[in-house]
Amino acid sequence: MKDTISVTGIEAHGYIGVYAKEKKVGQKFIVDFTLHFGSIGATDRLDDTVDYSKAAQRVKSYIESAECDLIETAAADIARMLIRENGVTGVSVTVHKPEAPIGFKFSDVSVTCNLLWQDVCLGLGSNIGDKRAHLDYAVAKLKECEHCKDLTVSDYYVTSPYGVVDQDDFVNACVRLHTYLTPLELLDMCLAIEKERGRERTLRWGPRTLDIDILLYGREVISSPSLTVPHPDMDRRRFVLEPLSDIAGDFIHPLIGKSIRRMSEELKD
Ligand code: X6L
Ligand code: MG
Ligand code: MG
Repeated sequence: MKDTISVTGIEAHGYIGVYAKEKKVGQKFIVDFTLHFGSIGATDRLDDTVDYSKAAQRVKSYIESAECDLIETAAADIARMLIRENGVTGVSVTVHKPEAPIGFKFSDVSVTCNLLWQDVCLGLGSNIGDKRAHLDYAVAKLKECEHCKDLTVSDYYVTSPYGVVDQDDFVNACVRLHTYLTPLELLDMCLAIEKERGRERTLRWGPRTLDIDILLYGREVISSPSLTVPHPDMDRRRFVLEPLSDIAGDFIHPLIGKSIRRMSEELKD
């Protein structure tokens, strides 16, 4: 069980709602939040922790000025604001709307947004045009993404094409970062960045200006129609395991149960 700091019952007058009257007159909102930490209490200095009074004030100000329709939006916005605080590994934010216009007597309605920084590895590849510039672009976009942090990049590797071998050499690299985006939100962002570099999907496994694959998403195993994580063929791809070893050698593959370093060494043999 991780350490937490919580503030509950933060009351504020706000204008969040779907109906005109709610936006005009406003009503009472109550917010609870819990911040998760690796550990608390290592020092007795306010600078080394999160000032919960400042955090609570930011929450109150958010409610007072929010112009959204849904308390879901409010909970997600507040969660995304608080997870960026010093040392926070995850957050839970509940927004209550006890006077919501439901039309009969009820106690409360609330929504809760939970976010966690996830340790994520991406594979980058390019074999059309200025290959290194395409990779540089992807790295820059990921670096400036407000939903990501702690980005590290491997060396760039020139690799022979694998799979369909009758195409130009690739430049490959891997990126490791923390994000609270869901796997599908992260996938959408990767596909959007690929598109910005003119990625065309014609031949499967054909040449591409920029390819960004989700290799690992924490210890999660995902198989949905649009996304498979861990990347299904990564254990046999030297152009993945070699750069990934640079930045995530100790990362354990959740299905194989071995470290990336060990998987990379075993593939060399
Ligand atoms: C049989 C049939 C065996 C297909 C393997 C392997 C297909 C890899 C696709 C395969 C098969 C892939 C890169 C690449 C590609 C890259 C290098 C793929 C997708 N992407 N080669 N080939 N770097 N070096 O980024 O990985 S196409
Ligand atoms: Mg790929
Ligand atoms: Mg891809």
